[in-house]
Amino acid sequence: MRVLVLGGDGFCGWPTSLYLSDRGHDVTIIDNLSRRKIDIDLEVESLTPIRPIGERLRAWQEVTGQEIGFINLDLATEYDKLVAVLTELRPEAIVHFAEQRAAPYSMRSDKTKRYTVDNNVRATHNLLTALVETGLDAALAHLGTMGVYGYGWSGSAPIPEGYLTVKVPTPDGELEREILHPANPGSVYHMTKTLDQLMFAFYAKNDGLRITDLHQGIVWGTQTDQTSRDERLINRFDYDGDYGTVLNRFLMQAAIGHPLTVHGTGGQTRAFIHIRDTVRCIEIAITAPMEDPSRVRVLNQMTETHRLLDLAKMIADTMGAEIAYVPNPRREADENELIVTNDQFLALGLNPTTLSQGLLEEGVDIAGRFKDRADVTKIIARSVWKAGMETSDDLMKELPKE
Ligand code: NAD
Ligand code: USQ
Repeated sequence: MRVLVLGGDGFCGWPTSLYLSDRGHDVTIIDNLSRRKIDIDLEVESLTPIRPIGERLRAWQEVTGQEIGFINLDLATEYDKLVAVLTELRPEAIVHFAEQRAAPYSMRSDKTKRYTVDNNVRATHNLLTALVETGLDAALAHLGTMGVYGYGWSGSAPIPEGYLTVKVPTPDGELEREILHPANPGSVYHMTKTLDQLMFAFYAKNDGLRITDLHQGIVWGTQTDQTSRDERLINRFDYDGDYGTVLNRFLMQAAIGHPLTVHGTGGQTRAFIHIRDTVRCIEIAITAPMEDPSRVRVLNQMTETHRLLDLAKMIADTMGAEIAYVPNPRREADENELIVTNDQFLALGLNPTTLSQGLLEEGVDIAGRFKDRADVTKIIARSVWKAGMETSDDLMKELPKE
């Protein structure tokens, strides 16, 4: 298939682009490299030394003989260029990763709240209108998030895949209706994904666009079979308080001897997926036929759930790390249950990679290899959900000497 990967320079997009290319698809990446610019603003870098996009692509061609195209384009502001690209390349599938994806970054300031909404909502809406305008019948897979459902809203009821059947009382009796699961975002970033959902529902109903919204859990891991083929293909590893996600942060912290930063009690339960499964899920999502294009297909893209404290204890026990209970900079429930349905991916052939000692060690190993690149003053999460909330002081002043 001719596939456009929007946001293909990012943590999920890069390994997905390589995986799809390796599987014989004809891949073109669109990215405005904004994620790299945010690192410069935040004065932090991926723990792994990621190469410039041009070098990444040359390395892939050298190693495999496969060419991946690249177009530097801002989806949120360069609409005409997007229409021109779609008209010229006529992709059969589009994977949309291109949004500002960190909840803490989205809550940092009024500027980052506005940037996150402007960037994400406009990028998604521009893409949808460009598809209608060009009349392209491409399969669109968008990366949404488990966080659109919120945590704990439905108690111990399993979270369904996107839709909920409800009873509507009317003077003539009860009507049964299937609605999008109520949105309950926990950050401005998560809110943009709930807005995306509504736009998808409208454009599927009105224009019959073929859309799959992937409600993905927290992605962990770094390398895939493709990114590990050459050092120049290495994937990014975010560990800082804004972009680092919890499990990768714990692995990095264990590798450098930093206490594991559990926010609050650690009673929060979240959904997880390994990066190797992310890339497989994407191929499944763009190739599996859709039964009814007038309705967005929603797939829960996660393989397991874990309570954060259990993860921290497991890593502390096996890697000899300490646990630090730090003030939670977020407004979120201290404890929640989370049972998630992922039947559709299982039925479509996903064989889940679940958390194992080996994979945890792999994460600690890769972090350990590049630990000299870490800036320990960037580890504590300092973006607070409301002014005045407490955050922790740095727990480490400098990297321990060998
Ligand atoms: P990332 O920030 O590493 O990658 C996103 C890429 O999109 C970056 O390369 C960035 O430069 C690009 N981009 C952003 N705005 C753009 C625009 N307006 N025009 C063109 N390019 C733009 O993020 P990621 O971790 O790879 O996440 C990818 C997607 O998956 C996001 O939409 C995110 O919400 C979703 N997701 C990620 C996770 C996770 O744990 N990383 C979990 C669930 C869902
Ligand atoms: N947390 C800690 N310690 C840390 C970092 C985080 O206890 O050092 C806690 C947070 O308070 C939160 C949980 O871990 O309770 C998850 O935080 P996270 O930063 O790992 O994940 P989140 O902010 O939810 O966002 C990440 C991605 C986002 C994606 C989302 C999927 O950045 O793009 O949408 O995971 S999900 O969480 O399923 O909605």
